[in-house]
Amino acid sequence: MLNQLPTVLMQAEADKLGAALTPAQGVTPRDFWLPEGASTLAPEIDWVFHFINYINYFFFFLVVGLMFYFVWKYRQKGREVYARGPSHNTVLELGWTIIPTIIVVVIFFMGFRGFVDAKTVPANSYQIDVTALRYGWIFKYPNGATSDDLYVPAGQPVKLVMRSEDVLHSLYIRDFRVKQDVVPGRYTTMWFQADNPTEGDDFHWLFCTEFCGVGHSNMNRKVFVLNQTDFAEWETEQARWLDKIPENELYSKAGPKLFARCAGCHTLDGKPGTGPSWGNYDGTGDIWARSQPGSQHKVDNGKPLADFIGPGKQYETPEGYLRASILNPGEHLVDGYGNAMPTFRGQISDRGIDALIGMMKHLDEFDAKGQWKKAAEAAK
Ligand code: HEC
Ligand SMILES: [Cu+2]
Repeated sequence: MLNQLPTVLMQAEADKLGAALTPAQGVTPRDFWLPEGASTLAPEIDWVFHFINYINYFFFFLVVGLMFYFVWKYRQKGREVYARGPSHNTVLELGWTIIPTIIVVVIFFMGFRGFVDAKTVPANSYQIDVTALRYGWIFKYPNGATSDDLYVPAGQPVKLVMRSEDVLHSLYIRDFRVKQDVVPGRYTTMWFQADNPTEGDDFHWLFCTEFCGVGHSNMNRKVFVLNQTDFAEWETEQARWLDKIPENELYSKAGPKLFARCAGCHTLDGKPGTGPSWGNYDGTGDIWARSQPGSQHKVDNGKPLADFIGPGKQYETPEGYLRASILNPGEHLVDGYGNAMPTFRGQISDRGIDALIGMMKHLDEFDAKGQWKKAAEAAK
């Protein structure tokens, strides 16, 4: 029960924010059953959903109503005994076969049309590459920009080409009425078009809907829809964000942003996670201290890191070891941990890796959440 609590709270928060979306944004209304729809696929999907739902209401009241009626009508009144009930009624039997068949076939065709629409990606789609990993998403845009939340242009079909670094995930944007599994070793695609830009702080929720491990609920992200001009501007800015940060501020400004991709598995305060904490947890110091030549930090079943780091060894410098740990995580496994870290090759640039290593060197300047403690002072 206790484990479920955060998810329940998250849903409550999601509902609150869902309610805060201005009605003008939705293309289908929010009701008892569905949140506001916000993609071009939503009207048809919602229509079929409600159509089936109303058929259910109809038959529910018909069946239950007749049941009560018959119970009353055929109750025992005296001592009469009925020898035989009716055995055959052609009209009735044809009726209850043909009418449901027609209804079911109609539902099939409506569903099939919706399915084909949802599976046929329009040719002029804007493509975003999606990588799912425990526990987060990396969205990569045609100009090389990457982001942790999803940004899409309004009024244009968007195609997501998705793959997984590790296990089965599933990408779900409920307001767009789209959901698709993300499967290791295979590409899956999905598309949608949102015509109304999100205003101000509004956004649509994006969830992982395939239970993928302890950090599954950390995969909730936001979807922002920007008008074409704002989107083009955002995309250009986003591609350059790392380059625009001056060298001496790289670790403090870019570090925490990039660490968001590691935080699902690595803590900074020595607490255990899916991966070893970057803080001191085995007496060999924090991640930077224990990567120095002479380190007694154990990898590959009991070997000290000292065997690998130092002049003439596999890694000349601590930076070399840390860089390899990020790009080629399976090379040496820290004792007590499995080969669970995805490679970040092609996902984080050299400058990004510099920023992360810089953060490791100054770990005492960051709080447990990865925020730079001196940010307030620096702003003065
Ligand atoms: C899915 C979980 C996961 C994510 C996400 C992850 N790691 Fe790891 N990481 C691990 C595991 C497990 C290990 C231990 C096994 C190994 O050495 O590969 C590890 C080991 C490391 C090590 C070596 C630690 C040591 O004590 O020597 C470094 C450095 C590292 N990760 C950096 C990163 C960075 C930087 C990121 C984010 C960009 C990141 N990791 C994201 C799971 C993860
Ligand atoms: Cu997941």
